[in-house]
Amino acid sequence: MPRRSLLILATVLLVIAAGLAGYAWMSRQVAGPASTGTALVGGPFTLTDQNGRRVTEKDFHGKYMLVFFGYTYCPDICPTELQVMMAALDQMGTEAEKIQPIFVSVDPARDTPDVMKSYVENFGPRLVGLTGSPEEVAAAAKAYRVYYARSGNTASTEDYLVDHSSIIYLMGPDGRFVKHFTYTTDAAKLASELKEATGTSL
Ligand SMILES: [Cu+2]
Repeated sequence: MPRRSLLILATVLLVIAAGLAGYAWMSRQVAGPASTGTALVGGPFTLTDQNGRRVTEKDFHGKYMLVFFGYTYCPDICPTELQVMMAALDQMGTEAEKIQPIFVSVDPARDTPDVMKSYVENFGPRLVGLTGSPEEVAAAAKAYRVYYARSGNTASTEDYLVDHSSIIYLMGPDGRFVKHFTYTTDAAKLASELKEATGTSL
């Protein structure tokens, strides 16, 4: 095999290995300790919504929260995932009223409340967008075991990417973790699993 192909092969294998290691790490973080499995995800947060209102997790108590972390400049994963979330809720009809979809920014430098507002509107009137100071966002991400880091053109303050976990969390009306959904869940499956998890009959 030519040296160049070997190099490419080695790089590909390394990327796959890194991906698997990351996934294993995430799964462990999300699953938490063996059988209880739910206690470690979620918790208090203080953030600002797309209308500039300060909110905490208590503002959502009494409703299920469907939470996804990402950023508005995300080229692929976030728009796809938010579309899946909103399509699943649409499919649930009135049964979705007990679920509040929430998009939390991991890019507070660019995602101001105004930017969040025009972004979440693309996904219908129901989606709430939360952002905050870098510290507030870091605290929320830490509570939800969300990984994020700038990547690509990190020297630029305007034009960069943010790597981030792509897991959807369902939190109960008491604010406690119920279950999570992976990136590959499609809208129909998400809708049926949400119905099951929120106790509505199919
Ligand atoms: Cu994204």
